[in-house]
Amino acid sequence: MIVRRIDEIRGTDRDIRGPTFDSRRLLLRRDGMGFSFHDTLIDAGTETLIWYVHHLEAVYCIEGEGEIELDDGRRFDIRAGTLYGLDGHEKHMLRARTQMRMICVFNPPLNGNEVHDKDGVYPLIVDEPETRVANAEAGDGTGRPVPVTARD
Ligand code: 9YT
Repeated sequence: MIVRRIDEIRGTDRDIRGPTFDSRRLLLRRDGMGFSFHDTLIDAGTETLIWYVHHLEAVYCIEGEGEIELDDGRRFDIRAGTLYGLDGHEKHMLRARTQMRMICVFNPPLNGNEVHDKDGVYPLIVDEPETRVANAEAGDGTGRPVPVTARD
C-alpha cells in the first residue's frame, strides 16, 4: 500500500513547475498503479494549450474557476465540482480566471518530469518497465524501484 502526503513531495521530483501550473504528482508510473494522479494548481489569469495525443486524462476541479475551449470553438465552464475527461485526445486551451486546483489522472501514467511541448503535448515515455518504489513492506529492501512483474 502507498500512503503519501502532499507536504512530503514539495520540492522533490514529483513537484513539477510548468509555465502556468504546479503539478504535484502523487502517483507516477514507478508506483505501478497503471495511472498517475496529480494535484495541480493552475495560475490565475493564464492560458495553457494542451493536447495529450498519447494520454487519456480526467480532470476534476476542486477549487477556482475557468474554462476550456476546444479546437471547434466549443467552450465549457470549469468550476469546483466539474469533471472533464479527454477521452478523444481533444486539443484544448485551458483558461484559469482564478487559481484553479485540479485533480488529474493520466492513463498511461506519467513518468514524472513531463512538461508540455510547443503543441501542448506530453511525450510518451515507455523505455523502462513499469516499476514501483520499494518501501518498508515491499520490494527488495534496498529502496530501489522493483519491477512490478517481480512482485506480483
Ligand atoms: C488540467 C491541467 O491541470 N493541465 C496541466 C497540468 C497537468 N494536468 C499535469 O501535469 O498535472
